[in-house]
Formats: sequence, C-alpha cells, structure tokens
Amino acid sequence: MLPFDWADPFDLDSQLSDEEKLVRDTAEGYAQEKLQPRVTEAYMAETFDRSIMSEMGELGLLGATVPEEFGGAGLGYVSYGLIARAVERVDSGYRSAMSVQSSLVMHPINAYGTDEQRRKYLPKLASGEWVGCFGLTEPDAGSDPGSMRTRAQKIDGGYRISGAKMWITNSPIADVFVVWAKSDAHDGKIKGFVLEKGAAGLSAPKIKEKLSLRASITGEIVMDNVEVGEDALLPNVEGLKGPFGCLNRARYGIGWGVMGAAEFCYAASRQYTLDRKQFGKPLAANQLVQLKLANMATEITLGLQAALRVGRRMEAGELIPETISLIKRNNCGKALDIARIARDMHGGNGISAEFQVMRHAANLETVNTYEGTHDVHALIMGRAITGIPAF
Ligand code: TGC
Ligand code: FAD
Repeated sequence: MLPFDWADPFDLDSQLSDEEKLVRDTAEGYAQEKLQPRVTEAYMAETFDRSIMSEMGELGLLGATVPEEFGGAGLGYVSYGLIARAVERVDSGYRSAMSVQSSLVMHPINAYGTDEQRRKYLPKLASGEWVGCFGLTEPDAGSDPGSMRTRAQKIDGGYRISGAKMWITNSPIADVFVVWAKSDAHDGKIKGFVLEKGAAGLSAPKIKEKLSLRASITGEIVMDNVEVGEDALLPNVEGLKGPFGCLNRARYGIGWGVMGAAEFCYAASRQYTLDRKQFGKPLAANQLVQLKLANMATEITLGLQAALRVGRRMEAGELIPETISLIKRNNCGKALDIARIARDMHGGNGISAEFQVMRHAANLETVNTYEGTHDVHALIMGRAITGIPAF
C-alpha cells in the first residue's frame, strides 16, 4: 500500500514525459521567482509590467505550440497546459497575458496567415519583443460574436476597418492587433485582420477600475476608418470558425490554468488550518474543515486528469470542442468555488492581500466569464447532447 500524496493524489507527475517535466519546472521556477514577488503590488496598483512579456519570451513560454521554424517552442499541448497552470498558480492575469499572446495571436497568424505574415510577426511575438491582442468581443456582442458590427470595407489595395472592440486583454500595450470583422469583399463573412500599433485611426484606451484581474491590462480597440493593405488579411479562414479555432486552444489552456490557482488556494488553506488554533486545537482538526479540504483535493485531482486527457487527445489530432467546453466550464467553476471557500477558511485574514486567496477568487470571477461564460459552455455541450441549439 502506498501513502496518499495530498498534493498530487493521482500522481500526475508520473503521467508526464521528461520534456514536459522540464517545461513545468522552468515555468514553475520562473513564476515563483519572478512573478510571485511582484504580484501583490501590481494588483493593488492595477498595473501590468511590460517586461514580463520579454522575460516569458526569453524562456520560451510564449507560443509554446508554435513550430520552432517561426520562433515558437514546438511543444505539445500538455506542455502548454503545464505553463498555464504554473503561471496561474501566481495570478490569472499573468496567465491571461501569456495565453492571449500564444493561443489568440500567434496561433491564428500561424494557422491562417501567409508565410510572410508568419515570418514577420511570429518570432517577435515569441520573444516578447512585440505584444499582441485579440479583438472579438464588442460592446453589443459578447456571448454572441456573430452579431459583431465591426466592418471591413474593400478599398484600392486593401481594406478600411471601422468598429469598436471591448474588454480586450493586452490592447493598451499591444503592438499587434488580431481583429475580427465582417468583410464586404467576402459576402459579409467574418475575416481576421492583423493591425499594427500606430495605424491612423487606431487607438486602445485602458479600461480602469476593474475589481478583478487587476494585474492584467485590459482595454478597448477603437478603429475609426483604419486603412490597411491586402497583407493585413489572414487569408486562410472565413467565418466564426476562425476565432473559435483560436478559442479552442485558449479555453483548453484555461482548463489547466485555473487548476493552478485552485492548487494554490487548497495548499494555503491546508497550511493555514494546520497552523491556526481555535478552541484549543488546530482548525484542521475539525470535521467541517477536513470536508472542505477533501472536496478541494477531489475537484483539483479530477480537473487535472480531465485537462490531461483533453490535451493528450489534442496531441493525437482528436480536438473535440465540446470536451474543451467541458473542462473550461467545470474547472473554472470548481476553481472559483475553491477560492471562495479558501477565503472563508482564512477567516478575517482571508480578505487581506497578504494571504492572496481573495485575489484568486476575484480573478476567477473573470475567468469564469471570459472565453465563453460558464452557462454558454453548458449550452455548447447541451447542443451536442441534444442536437438542439438553445442559445
Ligand atoms: P455556430 O453556428 O455554433 O458556429 C459558427 C461556425 O463556427 C464553427 N464553430 C467552431 N469551429 C471551431 N471550433 C469551435 N469551437 C467552433 N464552434 C463553432 C461552426 O462549425 C460554424 O462553422 P461554419 O463553417 O458552419 O460557419 O455559431 P453561433 O453564433 O451559434 O455560436 C454560438 C456560441 C455560443 C457557441 C458561440 O458564439 C460562443 O462560443 N460564444 C462565446 C463567445 C466567446 O467565447 N468569446 C470569447 C472572446 S475572447 C476572450 O474572451 C479572450 S479572454 C483572454 C484572456 O485574457 O485569457
Ligand atoms: P453577455 O454575453 O452579455 O452575457 C451576460 C450574461 O448572460 C452571462 O451570464 C451569460 O452567461 C448570459 N447569457 C448570454 N447569452 C445567453 C443565452 N443564450 N442563454 C442563457 N444565458 C445567456 N474578449 C475578447 O475578444 N478578447 C479579449 O482579450 C478579452 N479579454 C477579456 C478580459 C476581461 C478582464 C474580461 C472581463 C473580458 C474579456 N473579454 C475578451 C470579453 C469576454 O469574452 C466576454 O465578457 C464574454 O464572452 C461574455 O460576454 P459579455 O460580457 O458581453 O456578456
């Protein structure tokens, strides 16, 4: 009989390759040494340190699955998930910056772009010299991106783009903007365009006073008759399957990432309740407290195994969007519950930034909403289960 490992009951470690363990250790080492010491101050001041992108780039943490030929690390999807988990153990906002750059900016340029676009953008995005953002959501089109109003009008030698995107991670510091617009040259179908900072009519004001994800920078993208050349068009995809192809990968990474945040909250709650005594004994000696810790361990263990399973299937070429909805929805919802309960288990200290659990809980409110809300992912699964779209 083997002993129970409270931190890894199903021995996830033994299911990883040597390369994956190396990636995990690199990401964990970076996150703990470089991100952890600055997160509280960044969160309180609502700032994102731009140099984080260059640091991640130097370690190969950006565009992990993009081929090495274009500056990526050429790794598998499990490695990408392990990076997300390590970074989000510190803060969901830092994972956001990484996953937008990797899945929502580098992936579409790699998958839908030309060789010239790949050569121009991917190496600089991989190194963190350039920061990218992804504009799909609009003020009046969130869960229903098909109702977007942004338009690309054909002009001589290119396109004129007008519209506004809302709630866009990284946009105020972005050099490269992947935006989705209905194109009149393509029968009004949705097409992707790559815009560059400095284009006339393009601005990206910061959204201030967020009460969640404060260590991540979020903004609008305002496009007032922005004129771009033919070479701004991502030619190899049309329709909503373009942005959804990117979201599949980002949502998958979130399935891993939120488990990192949950693991932090679980470990912190275990230690806190072992150390703190009330009624003459450790809080951890109470049945109610042990029940909460057992629930946390169960959900994290199952969530990680599910994420690993989806990752292995993606690596085998078996990408099934509804299975990604399953882990995005389940793992976000469970991580949010775990963080809220961890906050409660820390008593009054739980509301202090020093103990970090409330920051994770506040962040996970956003993560439960972006990339498709908890309920929208239930509807995506519901459609596949019944054959009836209920949106
Ligand atoms: P629907 O009819 O379902 O599909 C339209 C076309 O898209 C194809 N498709 C997919 N392709 C690839 N992967 C998927 N997961 C796909 N889902 C659908 C579909 O086959 C169809 O193709 P075609 O060729 O027939 O045209 O479209 P709908 O309008 O009915 O969609 C409904 C719904 C709810 C599924 C969808 O709109 C949805 O997922 N809404 C949620 C929106 C969302 O997730 N937004 C995310 C914005 S980005 C973001 O939040 C980044 S945060 C980043 C961070 O900081 O980490
Ligand atoms: P709505 O769609 O208006 O939904 C409001 C509520 O109604 C939700 O509870 C939802 O579940 C529910 N609802 C909607 N439709 C239905 C239905 N048919 N049936 C039942 N319930 C329904 N977007 C980007 O494009 N790029 C980014 O980088 C990005 N980063 C973000 C960063 C942050 C910090 C935040 C908060 C958001 C970000 N988003 C980004 C936007 C995000 O994807 C949207 O907020 C999300 O998709 C939900 O859209 P919405 O806010 O318009 O809510």
